[in-house]
Amino acid sequence: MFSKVLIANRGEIALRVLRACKEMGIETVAVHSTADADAMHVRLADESVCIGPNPASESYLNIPALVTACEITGADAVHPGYGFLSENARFARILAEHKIAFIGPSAHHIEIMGDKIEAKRTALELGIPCVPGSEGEVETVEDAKAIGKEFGYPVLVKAAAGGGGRGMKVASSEAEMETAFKTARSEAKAAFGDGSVYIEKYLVKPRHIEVQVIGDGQGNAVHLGTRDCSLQRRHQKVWEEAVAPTVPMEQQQEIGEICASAMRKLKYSGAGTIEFLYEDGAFYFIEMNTRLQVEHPVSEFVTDIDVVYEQISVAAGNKLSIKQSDVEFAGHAIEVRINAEDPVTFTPSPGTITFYHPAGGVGVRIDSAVYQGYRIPPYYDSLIGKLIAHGRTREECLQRLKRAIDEFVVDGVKTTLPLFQRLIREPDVIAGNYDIHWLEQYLARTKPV
Ligand code: MV4
Repeated sequence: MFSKVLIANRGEIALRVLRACKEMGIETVAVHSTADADAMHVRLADESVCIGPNPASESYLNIPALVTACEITGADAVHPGYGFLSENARFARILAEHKIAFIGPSAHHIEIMGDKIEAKRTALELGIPCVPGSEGEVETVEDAKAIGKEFGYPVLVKAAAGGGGRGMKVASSEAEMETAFKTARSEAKAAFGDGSVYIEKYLVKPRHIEVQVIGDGQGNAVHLGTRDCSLQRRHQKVWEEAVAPTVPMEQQQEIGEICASAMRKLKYSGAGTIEFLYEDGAFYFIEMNTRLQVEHPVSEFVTDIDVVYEQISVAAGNKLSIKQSDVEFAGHAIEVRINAEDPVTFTPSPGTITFYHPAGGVGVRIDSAVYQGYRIPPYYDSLIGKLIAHGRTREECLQRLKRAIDEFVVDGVKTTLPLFQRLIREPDVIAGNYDIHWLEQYLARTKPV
């Protein structure tokens, strides 16, 4: 096992990783920017190193500073959290060259999944169902139109280097194809330095359902079931559930086993998320994330498996501590993201938390790194914390979530809590009756004048 882990992140996820390390008897090194000198992860870690000034590009993304911090402190592994360098294959390679373990998948697997065309080709080979569309890159407008004819409009032109919603253009008919194709290509080239695009049938009202997997790189892998993350605004998830509320139990098992089996064949190591669109009762692969995700706690709640523990353990060369038959699903969990944002306009609201009273009680988990008097800096994401509720049934989970939302107090900054006070009372949300467009349509429909 590792003796000292450097946590290359901040906020609630740095604390989440730190807690796992403490339970495993591993020493911790926090790194921080100037702005984060009094952050909770810095206070709770065994050691800390300031790695640069406020902008993430000069601190949390500063590879030479991170490698130096490892060498100064003698850390033998790095946990990247999510965001920042968590899906950076070059960082994983540089650490390997310095004999420092990267707590995540191999650089090779990060690279494959980072190229959405390569990811889809791999998924198909591994027997994962994909959205119908082009076989690989589409290079000319003529080929794009042929694909449109073959699969029928509407279609979506996607950037190979995209993901998370960047670099996509819908074509509703052949007349729109030339513009969609050329715009997608040039935007992809400008944004990512890679203009490669591919084309898929556009699914009009899907849900976003993903499968949590963990592998040990030795041919063992398990799935921890599904999560529905359809409630999102501008590709920022705001509410996530495990397991996906509308998928029949046999189909949950089936898609989970397809994913786990694929990860065994790949000899995938670490935590990963296989993302699908779910429409008319069928799953269609879109992308794979090769990192720990913000919403991992809902899967932990329903399986009672510590995803971060397993990540650290397999990175140290151990086999997974669980086999698929050990994974039992119990109850339902929902996470809401409490952001320091205006609950109507979603404008960031940095500043000092003057009063803080987190919720508690049975079936409630709070993952947060803030405290009363903490000043939320304006340089990073606006996540204050995650409120996660669990219940034996979805109804019990919703009841606990509702009373926890009502208990939670954050003063001094605007937060998204008032949004959740509205959402938890919405019939469609209570019924689990929503798709990826529901929240944006709801916000447009209910906008105060
Ligand atoms: C799609 C799609 C419809 N049809 N692909 C957006 C982010 C990226 N991960 C993939 N995305 C989509 N791909 C096909 N063939 C609709 C979306 C999409 C979306 C997906 C998941 C969650 C929120 C979304 C919001 C808008 C569009």
